[in-house]
Amino acid sequence: MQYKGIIFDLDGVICSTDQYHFEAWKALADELGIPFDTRDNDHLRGVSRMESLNIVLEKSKTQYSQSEKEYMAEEKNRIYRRLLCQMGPQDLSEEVRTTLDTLRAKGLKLAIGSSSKNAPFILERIGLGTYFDAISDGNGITHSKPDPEVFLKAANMLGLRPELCLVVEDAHAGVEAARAGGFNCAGLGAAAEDARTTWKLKTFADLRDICEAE
Ligand code: B16
Ligand code: MG
Repeated sequence: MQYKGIIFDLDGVICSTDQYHFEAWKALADELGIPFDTRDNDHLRGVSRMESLNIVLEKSKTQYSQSEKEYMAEEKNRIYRRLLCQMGPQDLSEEVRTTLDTLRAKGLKLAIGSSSKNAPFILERIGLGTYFDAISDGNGITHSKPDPEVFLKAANMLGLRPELCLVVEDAHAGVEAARAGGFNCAGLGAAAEDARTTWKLKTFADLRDICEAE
């Protein structure tokens, strides 16, 4: 079947904000005396800020109240936003930019489907603030990935049924969300190893071949 739209995850697919998430969670975990490494960080990919915090706190011996947790999540976000301020158009790779342009030139509609509440800010920083036909992000959903809500909303914004859209993801939670919503899914990085993906990408530019082969 010919795809009519592509829904891209943001963090880890369009740009590498995953490194900044790691640095921010690591700073918070160090402050709290909780062990945290890159393997722990992989469990946070695609899941919401508060769910991520709950995962980080699983290794803590202390029980925290809801208001303490809210303060910690805000603190992590303050650190993360400070790191994001270093980003600029140079953080959008040539490969991603030219591939997006090629897909658009084929007539595909392009959307973002991200759990992040910072998605509009990040897109602005990398010069894609007005590029996409639709942006569905953490600000407009009540259930984070692996719930399909963020992708269903993106497809709806594009005016397309899920089976006409391809989701591009780097996280297992995102692959699960895509499949639960009835989407085909192309996996990058860790998601390329996920048996539930329809397409396994070695590079972002492989998307051109997938859409060619359709
Ligand atoms: P924020 P994605 C996700 O973005 C990140 O992968 C995940 O690590 C983060 O916790 C989540 O956004 C929420 O981000 O704190 O900025 O609202 O991969 O769905 O684009
Ligand atoms: Mg991601």
